[in-house]
Amino acid sequence: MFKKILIANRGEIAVRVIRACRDLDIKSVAVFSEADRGALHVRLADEAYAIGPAPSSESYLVIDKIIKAAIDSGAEAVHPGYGFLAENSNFAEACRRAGLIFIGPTPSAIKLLGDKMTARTAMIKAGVPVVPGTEKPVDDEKQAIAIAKEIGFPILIKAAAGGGGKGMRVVNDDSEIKSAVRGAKSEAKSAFGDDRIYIEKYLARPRHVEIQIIADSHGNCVYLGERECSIQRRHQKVIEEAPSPLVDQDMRKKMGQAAVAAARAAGYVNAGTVEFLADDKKDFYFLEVNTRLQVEHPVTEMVTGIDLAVEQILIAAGEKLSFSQDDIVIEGHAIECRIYAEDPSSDFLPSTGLLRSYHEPAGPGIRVDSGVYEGAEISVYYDPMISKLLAYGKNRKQAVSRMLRALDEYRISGVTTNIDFHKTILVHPEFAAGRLSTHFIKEYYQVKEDGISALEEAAALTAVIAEHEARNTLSLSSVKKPEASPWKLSWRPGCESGRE
Ligand code: MV4
Repeated sequence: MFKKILIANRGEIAVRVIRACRDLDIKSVAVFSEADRGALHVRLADEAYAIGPAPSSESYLVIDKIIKAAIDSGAEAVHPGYGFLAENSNFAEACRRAGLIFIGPTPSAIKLLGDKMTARTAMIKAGVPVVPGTEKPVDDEKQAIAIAKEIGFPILIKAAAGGGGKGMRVVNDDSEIKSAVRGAKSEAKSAFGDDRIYIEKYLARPRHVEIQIIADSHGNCVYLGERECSIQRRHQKVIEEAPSPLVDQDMRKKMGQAAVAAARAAGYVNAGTVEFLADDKKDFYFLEVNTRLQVEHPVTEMVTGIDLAVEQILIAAGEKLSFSQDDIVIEGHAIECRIYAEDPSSDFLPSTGLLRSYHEPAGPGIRVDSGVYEGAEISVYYDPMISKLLAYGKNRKQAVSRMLRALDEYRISGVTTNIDFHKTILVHPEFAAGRLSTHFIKEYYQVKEDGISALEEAAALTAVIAEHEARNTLSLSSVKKPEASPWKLSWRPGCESGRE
């Protein structure tokens, strides 16, 4: 087993991997930019190396600096976390050349799956269901029109080098094709330096359901169930859960086997995620493979009891999986809310500053993965995610109610957060019924001129009516409530009078 691992990342995921190292009795090495000198991941690691100025382009994204820190520290392996260099095949290759083990798939698997077109072709060959569309790049609008004739409108133009929604264009009829092809090509060219595009049939109101897989270097590969990730805004996931309210045993097995076939087709080793779009008929279609540990991996950990970060390290060290498909049981329900420093009433503008006060919720079924502490700074340089709040319950209803309790308990001042935004989603009848789609937030969360969403307004009106009725009810108004200081009340869950 490794004695020392360098974590090429920051924030909550660096902390997450440091904890896995500690559980395995492996020394951890942090790297940090100037902005992160006092960060939690630096405090928790056994050693830490400075890698340059705050901008990630001059620190966390510089391959040579990270390789140098790894060699200087005597680490044998490198964990990339997510984001930054995690899906960069050049980084995986640079690790190999430096004699370091990259904790993830091989450079060639990262490359094959990073190109959405080669990935699609590999999946078709492996018998994995894909959305009807093209296998070859589409060069001009003439070709595009012919393809649209064949598969029918609406179509979706995607960038081969894309992913995460960049360079996509929906086309509803012939008249829109020309500008869409040109727009997609130039956007892809400037974003990725690669203007290849392809076409798929556009699915109208899909769900995003993804399968966690894990494969060792001895040919064993299993699926760990699905995550429902439909609640997203502009391709940023907001709430994830496991299992998906849509997926039953039969569908799970079919998707799981498709995901394992996808992994095998790519020669995949380590933890990975196979993304699908799914519809209400329970049909599903391959989208892409994420060749990293994902932000939302803890919901899978909670319902399977498997520590994915630990498994990643064991696999990279050459160990065999200690469980088989039949050992994996999905039990209970887990939900993750991504807590962001952002202002939902100002178009989700990031809210930077010091965490003047910071108190995390706890109690039965609650897990918080964060990379911050009271007094830490949410800076302009990095993603403004404060933490991932997770709730586990014996079923979805209990998980939701524990999540609401935890959101009520969370105390953050100094920055604006999306905590109340999460509450409005969780109490929405369609969410409660599990009727989700990737359009959920766009459809239900309409911020009005005054900065209050229709949902918040309904909640406020309900509260006013309830208060009005309570005041007119003898039993309530006649009972004198004990005096409480405003200070005490301000800290009480559900009593927001003292919040800033
Ligand atoms: C689609 C689609 C509908 N039809 N493909 C968005 C991110 C990229 N990875 C693929 N995406 C989509 N591909 C077809 N043929 C709708 C989306 C999509 C989406 C997918 C997953 C999660 C959120 C999404 C939000 C908007 C669009």
